[in-house]
Amino acid sequence: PFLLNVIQNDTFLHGTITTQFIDNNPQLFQMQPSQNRAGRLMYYLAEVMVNGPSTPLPTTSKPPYFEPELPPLFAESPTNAPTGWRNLLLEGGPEEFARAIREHKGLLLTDTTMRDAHQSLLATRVRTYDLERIAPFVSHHLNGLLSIENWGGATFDVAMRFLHECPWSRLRALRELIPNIPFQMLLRGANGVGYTTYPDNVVRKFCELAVRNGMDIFRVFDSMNYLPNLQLGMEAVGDAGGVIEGAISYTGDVSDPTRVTKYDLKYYLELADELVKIGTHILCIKDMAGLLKPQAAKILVGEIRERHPDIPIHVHTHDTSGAGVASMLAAAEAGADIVDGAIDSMSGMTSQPSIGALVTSCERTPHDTGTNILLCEQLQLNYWEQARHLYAPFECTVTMKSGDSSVFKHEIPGGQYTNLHFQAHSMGLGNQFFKIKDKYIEANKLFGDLVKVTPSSKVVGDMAQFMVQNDLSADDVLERADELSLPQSVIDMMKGLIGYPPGGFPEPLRSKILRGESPIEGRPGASMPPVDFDSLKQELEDVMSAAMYPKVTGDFLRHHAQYGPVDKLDTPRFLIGPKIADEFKVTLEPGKTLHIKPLAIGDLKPETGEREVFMELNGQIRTILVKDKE
Ligand code: 3PY
Ligand code: ZN
Repeated sequence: PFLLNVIQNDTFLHGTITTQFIDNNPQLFQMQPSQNRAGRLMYYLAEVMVNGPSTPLPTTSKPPYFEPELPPLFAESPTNAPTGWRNLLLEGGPEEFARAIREHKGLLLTDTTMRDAHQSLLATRVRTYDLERIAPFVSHHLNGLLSIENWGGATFDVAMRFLHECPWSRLRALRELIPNIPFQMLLRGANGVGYTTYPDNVVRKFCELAVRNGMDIFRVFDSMNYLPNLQLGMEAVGDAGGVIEGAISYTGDVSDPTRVTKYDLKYYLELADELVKIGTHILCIKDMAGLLKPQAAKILVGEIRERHPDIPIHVHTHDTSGAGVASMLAAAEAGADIVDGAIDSMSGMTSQPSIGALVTSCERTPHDTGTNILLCEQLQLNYWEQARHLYAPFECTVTMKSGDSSVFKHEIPGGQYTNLHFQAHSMGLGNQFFKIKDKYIEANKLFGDLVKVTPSSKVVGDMAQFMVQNDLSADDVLERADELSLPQSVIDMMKGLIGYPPGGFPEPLRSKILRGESPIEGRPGASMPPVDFDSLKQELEDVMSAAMYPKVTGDFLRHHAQYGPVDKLDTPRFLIGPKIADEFKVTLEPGKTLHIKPLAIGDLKPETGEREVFMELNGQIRTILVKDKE
């Protein structure tokens, strides 16, 4: 409640916190007594039963009421997982870790199932509940993985905004269950895990807290490959004690010598040199749209390998065109140490290529990954196949049926492709998705050809939708940029709020859009006043969340105060509520389990507009009054 008060305070929302902030605001300590957890959860369930889902379900598909079956644990000791790459990292530190990766024979793998795969296929909706269930299996049987990507990117925002759960608790819970495999997160450089630039000390404190809660490897990128932003993020990671994985966001096609572009081989090699110079432990090629064709992977990885023989190279791609496995194999051939894949049942299309396909393709070659991984990935395949059904309302395959090799033209990143595809359908533009793709290409050209990844990709997407909706050509925009009411994200980008692309923004478009306003010079975070956290140490995690997402964090904390730990509910009951007469359990913590059985929903009381919901809680009948919002 204390933090809830903080977040509702206008000074906090709109200004900088100072040490006098608390002294001047005694009302922050006026806390309301909160109901117990069971009571609040009952209220949540009753509310969903009467008024429908509390998190919007974008399609009419419903999750089935079942719990995905877990693969057996073959472990001798269910508490002691075998050692993995994290043991080596904790003993030797990031430099030793990087050395060991280079010395390792065979291809290493990062499993993205817990982050990018569901961000790309299921609108980032996979809940901690379902991640925690499979975590012991992963820890015991997938200890050969170099890392598990399970945090950052869009997961932070979505956890609070749609799942009503705390992203920090997710990280801690998984860390406890998987102590032996390094965790990896995606950090948007100076944009943290948000969509805009934050003050430097927010990014720094964020990394510190992430390391303290168990994060190991930070993939740091910038949506324009803007070096000052990248450097800020990388330094924040290094100072926090994390493994720095500086990323080159890849666009264009280095295998096409006829293509005249600023993103040629020379551009990438110089960027790689810079990232190595500023101290990256691992160098990542981040192919967020799946544009790195096999031949391009061979050229780019091969050249970097030659220039930087000691640096581990990690390659990330999306399988949008279907060429993902081929490209990762070509990358391995050319000297990449680690590639990203997802469990088969969560792979393909806009997600990562399938780990099963990668592993089997490497068998009996110098890149052999070790058979243990294949067997164990296959064992958990079934779990994820079933778990995916729980997220049926968010399933991208409701609208998206295949891959798309036109990605090499439109260059839309994996996660955004799914979003835009879905939005086109819900706007009734389903069979006109091609229009959005065409306008995306035009918008990108208008902006001078950007590296498109969050948040710059969002700006191009906003512009494309704006052009479709208003039936505008690129020429129309160029001509009328000073009078059109363009999306705010476009104006902010032109002001320099998320950094600068190579060569800057095109003129006269930029000046027309800015209409006399002067842009920010240099790295935007450098001119932002720091946030003072000192006075708020106790609840620092929530303050961090609030620093990046003030409204979302406020809503989340309010939801938590009212409805309790809804993250403890299984996914179908969380999404669509329980069925009448169907008893189920909720484990609040080990040893504390609630037995709940919904009995009936009463008639509408015309005087008050309320309904009584009758439920059994541990054998006792409870009546909950809920306002019917119909
Ligand atoms: C993110 O920023 O969330 C991404 O996945 C970018 O590729
Ligand atoms: Zn990705």
